[in-house]
Amino acid sequence: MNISVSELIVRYLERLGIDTIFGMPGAHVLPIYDRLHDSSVKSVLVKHEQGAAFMAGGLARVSHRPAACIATAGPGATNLITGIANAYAERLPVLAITGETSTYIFGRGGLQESSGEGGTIDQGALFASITRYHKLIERTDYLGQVLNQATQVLLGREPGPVLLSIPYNVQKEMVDDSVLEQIHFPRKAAIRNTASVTELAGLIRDARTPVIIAGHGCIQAGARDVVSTLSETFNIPVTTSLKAKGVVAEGTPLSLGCLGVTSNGEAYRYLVEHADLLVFLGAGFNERTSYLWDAKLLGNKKIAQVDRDAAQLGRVFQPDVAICGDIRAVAEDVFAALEACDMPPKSREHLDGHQAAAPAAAGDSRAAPAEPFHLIRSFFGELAQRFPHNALVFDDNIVFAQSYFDVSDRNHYFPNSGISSLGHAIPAAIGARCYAKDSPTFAILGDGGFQMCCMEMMTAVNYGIPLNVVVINNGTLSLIRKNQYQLYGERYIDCDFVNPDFGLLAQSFGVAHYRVETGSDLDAMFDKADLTGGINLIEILLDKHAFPRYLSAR
Ligand SMILES: Cc1ncc(C[n+]2csc(CCOP(=O)(O)OP(=O)(O)O)c2C)c(N)n1
Ligand SMILES: [Mg+2]
Repeated sequence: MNISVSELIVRYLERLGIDTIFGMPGAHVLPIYDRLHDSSVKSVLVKHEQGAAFMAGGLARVSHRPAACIATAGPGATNLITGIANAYAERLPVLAITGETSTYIFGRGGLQESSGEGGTIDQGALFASITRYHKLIERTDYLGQVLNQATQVLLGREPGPVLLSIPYNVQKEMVDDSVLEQIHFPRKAAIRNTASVTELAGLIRDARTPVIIAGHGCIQAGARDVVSTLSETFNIPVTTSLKAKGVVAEGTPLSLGCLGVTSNGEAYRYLVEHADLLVFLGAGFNERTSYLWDAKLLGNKKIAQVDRDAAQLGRVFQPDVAICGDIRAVAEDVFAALEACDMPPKSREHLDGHQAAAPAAAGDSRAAPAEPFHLIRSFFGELAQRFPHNALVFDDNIVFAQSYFDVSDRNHYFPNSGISSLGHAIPAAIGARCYAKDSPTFAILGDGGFQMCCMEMMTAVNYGIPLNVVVINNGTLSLIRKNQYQLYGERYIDCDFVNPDFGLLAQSFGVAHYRVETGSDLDAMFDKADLTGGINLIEILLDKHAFPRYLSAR
C-alpha cells in the first residue's frame, strides 16, 4: 500500500516501540507532525529543542530502549545539539528527526535551510561527530536501507544517537509501506569470553584483600545481583563509579561507596591502605574516578579488568588479566569457578577496621547543624529512606550525592555524567517519568543550571507529569566560585548572581513551592509535599561561601 514518507516515519517509530516523541514543530516538519495525529505515538511539546533531546535521553536511559525527539530545520536542529551530544557521550539510543528545506531549493537560500548547499549551515556536518549515524534523506529509493541502518545503531550492542533529516518535499512523497519490511531487528548476541576466567578466579583466590570496582557496565549487563552474590559469598567489598552507584546497595557492610574525587574519600582510603587486587567490572578509570590517575590507587596491586568493549581493556592502565565479555556472564563464570575450588570467604578484618575508623554514615547529619551542608545531607538521607526502591533521581550537582546519598540496589540514580551540561536534570527527569509512570522523580540541580532549563517545568505542567525539582539556592555558580577561590586568589568574576523569587516563580507556574532553610522546613516539606504525584519546586538554601573541599583539576 502506498503511504507518505511522513506516515512511514511514524510507523517506523511505532515499530521501534517508541510511544512518546519530544519536540517542537516548525513548518519544515509539519507533514510528520500531521501524521502523529492518528498514531499511538504521543507528542510532547517542549520549550526549547535542547529539552527535547535531553528528555529523549532521559527516557532512553531509564527504559534501555530507543527514544525520539523531533525539530524543524535550521535553528530547531541546532538547538538539539547539546542534548544529542549528551546522548552520544552516554551511548543512548536517541533518534532525532529533523526537517529540511525542499530538495529543489537547496542552495538557493531557503528560509532556515541547513542542507549545507550554497554556503548554508550543514546539519549533517554539525551532527557528524555526535551521532553514530546521520543521513539527509534526499530520495526515497534507499529509505528502507537507511531505516535499517538507523535500527542497527539504535538497537545494537553499542547504541548511540541517530539523526534522520528529511526535506519537506520528501516527507510528502509516496512510498510503498513494504519498505518497513527491510528493517531487521538485531539480536543481542552474547559475546564469547576471550581470556581465561580461571586465571581471574585464581587471582581472586590468591588475593588477601580483593576489591571489586563496579562500573556502569554492571548495570548495562543486568549484573547487579551476580556482583552482590559474588561480594557477599566471598566477603569482597565493592566500590563503584559515580554512574554505578547502588550496584551493591550503599550503606551495607560490603559497600565501600563511591570512588571519585568528589566522594567522601572512604573507598579511596581502603584501596590505598588495604587492597591487594582490584577487579574492574565494566568500569572506566576516568579523571574523576581515578583521582586524576593517582598512582597510589593502582600501585602494588594486581589488576583484573572485565569489559564488554575490547577498546576499554588496557586503555588507561595495564591489567594483569583482561577479559572481553558480557559482565554478567563473566561474573557468573568466576563465581562458579570460585565455588568449584571451595574458596573460603575473605577475612573481614581490614574491612571492619576500616569501617570502624570511618566518619559517621551519610544521612544522620542533623547532629551537626554547624556543618554548612547539613540540609542537603539530611535531604539525601530522607530521600534514601523514604524512597528506597523506586525513585528516579536525575542529579546535575553530583558532588553532594556522591557523599551523602546511599543508593539502594534498586534505587535509580542518574548523575549528569555525559557531557556534564548544565540544564540537563529537569528535562531528563521529565523524559524518564514519561516511561516510569509510577516512580517518584527528582531533578536535583543548582540555581545556575536551573535558570538554563526551568521553563521545561511548564512542559511537566502542561502534560501533568509529576516531578520534583530540587534547586540548591546559593546565588552563585559554586563550582566556578570554588575554583576562583582555590586557584585564582579569590578574584571572583561572573559567578555570583541574583535569583528570581522561586516562590513567585512556582506560583506563576502553578506548582507547589517549598523553601528549605532549616531542618524543620525540610521535615515539613517531606511531610506535606506530594512527592509522587505532584509537581514541586523545592528550594534548599546554601551559603554561597560553602563548597566541598575537593580540588578541581583546573
Ligand atoms: C552548559 C554548561 N555551561 C557551563 C558549564 C560549566 N559549569 C560547570 S558547574 C558550573 C556552575 C553551576 O552552578 P549551579 O548550577 O548554580 O550549581 P552550584 O555549583 O552552585 O551548586 C558551571 C558554570 C557547564 N557544565 N555546562
Ligand atoms: Mg548555584
